[in-house]
Amino acid sequence: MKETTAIAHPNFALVKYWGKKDSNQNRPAMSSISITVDSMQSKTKIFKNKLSNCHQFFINGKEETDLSRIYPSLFYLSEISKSDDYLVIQSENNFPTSSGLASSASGIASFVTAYDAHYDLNLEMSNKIEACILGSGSAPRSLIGGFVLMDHKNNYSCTQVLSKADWPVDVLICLASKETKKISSRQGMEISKRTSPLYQDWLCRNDKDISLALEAIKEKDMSRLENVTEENCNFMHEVMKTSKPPIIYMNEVTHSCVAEIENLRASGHKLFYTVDAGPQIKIICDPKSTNTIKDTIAQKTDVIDIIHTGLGGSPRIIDEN
Ligand code: 2P0
Repeated sequence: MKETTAIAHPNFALVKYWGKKDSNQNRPAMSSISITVDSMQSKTKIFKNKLSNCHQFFINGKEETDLSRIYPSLFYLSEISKSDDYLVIQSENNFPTSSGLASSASGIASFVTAYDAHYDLNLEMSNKIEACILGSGSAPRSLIGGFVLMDHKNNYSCTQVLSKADWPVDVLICLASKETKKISSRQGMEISKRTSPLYQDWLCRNDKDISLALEAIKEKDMSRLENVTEENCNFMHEVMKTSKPPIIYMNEVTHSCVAEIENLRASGHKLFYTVDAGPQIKIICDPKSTNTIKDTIAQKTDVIDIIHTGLGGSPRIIDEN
């Protein structure tokens, strides 16, 4: 029986997406810039379901009863493949799921990549982007490695700004909690759009933050990228906090990591942070400082674990036999 397996990596935004143009098609209301990382991965295998007349979706071996996240992508792809197969979709993450580590982005990107190969579709990038967005607004960025721009004014085109080889920064993911989040990004974005008094300002600053980040990345200027990334992150968390009810993803461990990052910077190390819809803090740094940063954060804060990775590449098909 034919089985196809693909691997994709999570991505973390430096200029973030928080809010949709419309909820129906899950389209982000703004552009974003991200880094795709390396050693963390989602691996998704698909094959025809011979045992039952329904799609079955497993995450880390557990069957999901709610197919609402994967179904829009699956429906879109099956319109192109003209296949009426029922599928078994088995997805595994080698990192905590639903805790602000972008598992939905890498999960959907690996599924779309596996489907494309399974049915020999040779999809255009624009079709892969569309299939990804329907599942997760940040997933198209995981279709490309390195530093990636997703442009909402150009049909969500995704382009690589720099590759890992161009600027091989290190990434440290500090786990502040392994709990799954109580408010999903999807719910949180809708609440913020409806209720935060800062939401319009958030939309308005997107163009400026995108152009500042693009310049800083192209010039490999760590301190300018630090300014725009941290400001953009902190503004997004203000939008979340000023929503009704307030949405708070950072915890005490996140704040103690930020304090240590500031101390490390004051003593000359090149690093900056970003935090998404969860308490985990992601540090981007000059590889010369990685060991010192890792040791300091491990000793001086209550982080549960630190994952050391670098920039990663685009999704790929693997042969498991
Ligand atoms: C981002 N996040 O740009 C932002 C920053 C979280 C905070 O994209 O509703 O899982 O499926 O489009 O893609 C997380 O959102 O949400 C996200 P949906 P998704 O990375």
